Amino acid sequence: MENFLASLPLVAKLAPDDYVGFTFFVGCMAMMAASAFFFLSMSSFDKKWRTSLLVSGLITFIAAVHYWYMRDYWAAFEESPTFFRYVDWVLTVPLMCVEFFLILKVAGAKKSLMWRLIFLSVVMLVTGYLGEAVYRDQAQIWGLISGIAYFAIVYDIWLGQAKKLAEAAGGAVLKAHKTLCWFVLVGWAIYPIGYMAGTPGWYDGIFGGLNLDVIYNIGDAINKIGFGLVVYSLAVSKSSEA
Ligand SMILES: *C/C=C(C)/C=C/C=C(C)/C=C/C1=C(C)CCCC1(C)C
Repeated sequence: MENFLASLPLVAKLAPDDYVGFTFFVGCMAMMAASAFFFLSMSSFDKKWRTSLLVSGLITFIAAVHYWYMRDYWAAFEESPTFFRYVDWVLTVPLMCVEFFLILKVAGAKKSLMWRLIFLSVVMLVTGYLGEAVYRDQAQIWGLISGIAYFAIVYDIWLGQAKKLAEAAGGAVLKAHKTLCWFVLVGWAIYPIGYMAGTPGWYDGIFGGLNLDVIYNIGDAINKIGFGLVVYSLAVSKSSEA
């Protein structure tokens, strides 16, 4: 037994043509680098912006830790690390909702807006997990419920209360809010494509040939690092104003 354990490799091998594994690896590095960038930049900003940058760093840092595990899991089993994926999302997506609240606080955003967005994002992710991991033969219906929660978020930030607050704030805050809104409308729309690529449904013929993990990994890199950079730019432009 001891000999057998000693003979096991400590690190799973990553095949040179394993492009899925490659995106996990690069994703992990990118998240680590982005976290270092956001955390280290905090001290150069006014106190008011430090919390926003801290949250940006936490989002990429939590993702980096999950990518570390997902990278290993993929290399060992060549299987989608669905559980780690959704644990990551259920922690980081609510934090992205917190970012919306933090930048709109200057315009008087209330906590109720933050909690509503968080609630909708949790509904979106839990129903997505049920369709992807638990009730796969009903993936279409769970995906639809998840999509409704997603559109409720899109509505709130594009046309609802969050939009009104952003307009009241004006200037750089309004601009940052608009950019984040585009990330949610276009960047977050990458995820349902990954879901349709990885679950059975009417969409098999359209997305069936794509790899779910590659799509999710691209989505994460764009959205998590992109969100943080929008907040960073807002802090830069607000700090040079004063
Ligand atoms: C950093 C991680 C992010 C921004 C993850 C976002 C995930 C989504 C917007 C997922 C959405 C889904 C649907 C709208 C329908 C199908 C199921 C999901 C969960 C993939």
